[in-house]
Amino acid sequence: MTSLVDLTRDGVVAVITLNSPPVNALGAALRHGLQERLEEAIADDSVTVILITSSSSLFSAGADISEFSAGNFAAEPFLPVLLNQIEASPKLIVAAINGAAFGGGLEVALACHYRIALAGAKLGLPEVTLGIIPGAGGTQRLPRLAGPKTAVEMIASGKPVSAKQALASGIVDRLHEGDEDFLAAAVVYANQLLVEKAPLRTCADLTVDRSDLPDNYFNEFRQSIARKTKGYYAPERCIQAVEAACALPLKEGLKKEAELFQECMNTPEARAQQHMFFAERQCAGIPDIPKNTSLREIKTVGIIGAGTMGGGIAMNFINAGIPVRLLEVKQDALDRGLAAIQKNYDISVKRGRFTAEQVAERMALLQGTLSYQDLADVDLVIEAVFENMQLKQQIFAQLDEVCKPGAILASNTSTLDVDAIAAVTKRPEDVIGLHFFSPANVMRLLEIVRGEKTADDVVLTTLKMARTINKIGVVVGICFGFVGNRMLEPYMREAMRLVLEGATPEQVDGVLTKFGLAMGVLSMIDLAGNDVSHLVRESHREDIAHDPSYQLISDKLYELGRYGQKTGRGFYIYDGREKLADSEVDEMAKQVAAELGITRRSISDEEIFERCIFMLINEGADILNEGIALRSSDCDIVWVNGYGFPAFRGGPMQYADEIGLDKVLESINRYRTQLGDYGTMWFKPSPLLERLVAEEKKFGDI
Ligand code: 3H9
Repeated sequence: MTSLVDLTRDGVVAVITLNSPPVNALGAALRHGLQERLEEAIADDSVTVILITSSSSLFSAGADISEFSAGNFAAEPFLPVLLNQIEASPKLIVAAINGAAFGGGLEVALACHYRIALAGAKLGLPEVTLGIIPGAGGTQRLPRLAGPKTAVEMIASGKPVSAKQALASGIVDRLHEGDEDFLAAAVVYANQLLVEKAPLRTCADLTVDRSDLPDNYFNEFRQSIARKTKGYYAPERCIQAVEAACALPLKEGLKKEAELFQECMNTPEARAQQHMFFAERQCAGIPDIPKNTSLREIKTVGIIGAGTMGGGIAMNFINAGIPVRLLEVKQDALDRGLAAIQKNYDISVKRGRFTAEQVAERMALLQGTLSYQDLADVDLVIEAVFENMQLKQQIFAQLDEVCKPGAILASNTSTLDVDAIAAVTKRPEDVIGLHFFSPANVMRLLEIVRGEKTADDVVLTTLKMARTINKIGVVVGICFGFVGNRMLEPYMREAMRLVLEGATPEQVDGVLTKFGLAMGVLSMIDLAGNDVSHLVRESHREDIAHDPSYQLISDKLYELGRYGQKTGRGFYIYDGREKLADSEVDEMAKQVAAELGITRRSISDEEIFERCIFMLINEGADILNEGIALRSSDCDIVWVNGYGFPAFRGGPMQYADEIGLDKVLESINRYRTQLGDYGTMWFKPSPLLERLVAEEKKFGDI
């Protein structure tokens, strides 16, 4: 019978095999099993060398992350203690790394005396992406084996290295490349070490080689990552831990590591980043659709519209090796679209992301066409024309005529009713929304809009397809703007209204970027194009007919042809890449405010923050209440991956949970009174928010 950890024999070699699918996460039970087998092997006189390996295609994904929030990650045997035990073993221990060794998994291997790795294995310490530092010796043992530069780069970035790179930098001692069975090769290697009388080589006996380390190396490294890691707590602690490895003996260095690990673990950033880890995995499951539903095949894709969006979408598929037929109505538009894709790739070649051959391979998968007949045999069609219901309906009626039975018909709409689009076809079960975010070849988010009649297998097939093209798919329901753009509406509304009430665009955007957003919302409108948002505004004027005040300033900018970055002026003036304040926008705001009878005043940063962010959260609560989003963590995934909400805050809903829902509710109610008619009209607390506060619960509890 296989247990979590097996102990078998091959001559004098004891083979300890981790056997805890799916990823050999080192939870308490696995740690316990490993300790027991280890003690058995050490106690057995007929064993002279011990191998640690795994039965699956990966070695280990490290500590069990779910134990962090549960608070039992230090349950005995605590991983760092167990690894010290491995290191101190009187018998030789060899790690046979047969696949990914991440975090605590790599730390197990580092504590062994020698390491052999399969050529395809990846080795890394991704703890920083979870808001913590490696806490089982990784920060102290890795610099001793690989040198401080490689170590700090790996630890502070969290990026894995290949087994080949690991061999070159001294992390592993032997690489296995041939066809021969890896375990058999590892046993041969273990026996060879015995024959050679290889010593029990431990990191405790090694010091960090600082010979080629410039004096100011760590400070320069700090500066080099400062912009990217702004707002994150753990990266600086990663650096401090490696600095400690350079200065202290192993035992003391491990003590320092433990302090820094604990310090990180107690931060909101760690909670937020760990929340994101699970949120990303959770959104792949749809509660009412059985996991074993058989899926449709997507071997070829048709895309309608060769504009920026259609072109970006096409690149995702050809990057994944899936042929695309790109349809336009006019030859010149098609030529422009194909040329834009080629230009995008040329930039990637210049930046070293792709080779010219790789680009040629991709372009060979792309076929332009002017004929709908060329879409007759594709498995999936994605319509990516501009936001106009009539146009989209015409296209879907045509697709219904030409596409083969079973083809998935998708609309890349950002706000429109997918059911109304599906209704013009005779196969609404095959219709779905696939809302890509711009630039579509870069942004990881994909909203998968499930219509009333969309078939279950269509939902799951598109979720899987999202992974294939390296996106995070989030299934959402139908409403204006779905999850992302619907939450954007009140957030944008407050930003624009605050400009009327007396704030400047720089002040509003400054508050938001200080909080960690990649970009302020007004700068975002300028980037996306005020002509694009105008179309969206036009499509739902009736929803806000009772108070169009906040849209007036955008409407004015639109009338003046100030579409944002593309025309050099919007909420700001653009001089090349530089963004400058525009006094004309202030004047415009004053004029609109006077027309509406709004008394302008000086507005505090706190008010800007609360009105924008808390109304965003409130809308998220409404969306959850209506079942448009399946989980609060889905709203977080959408906002972190589609709208630049900082991952170190864990998304708006996690942030609300962190600061307390009562604070959010109190603040909304305060503005409701304070802002007069405007407050009464817009500051309506979500019933879900009120209920959760009354029950002393969090979004994460539902
Ligand atoms: C650490 O080690 C701290 C130590 O330094 C110190 C300790 C004192 N724990 O990603 P997948 C689950 S921190 C718990 O879809 P893939 C995952 O949620 C750790 N669960 O598979 C999912 O569950 P479900 C540092 C984990 O093949 C299932 O396994 N390590 C863990 O696409 C499959 O996962 C890391 O940060 C875990 N460690 O990718 C590595 N890992 O099916 C984290 C996975 O219920 N893991 N799960 O949704 C990964 O990067 C990827 O899982 C991996 C496989 C690349 C390994």
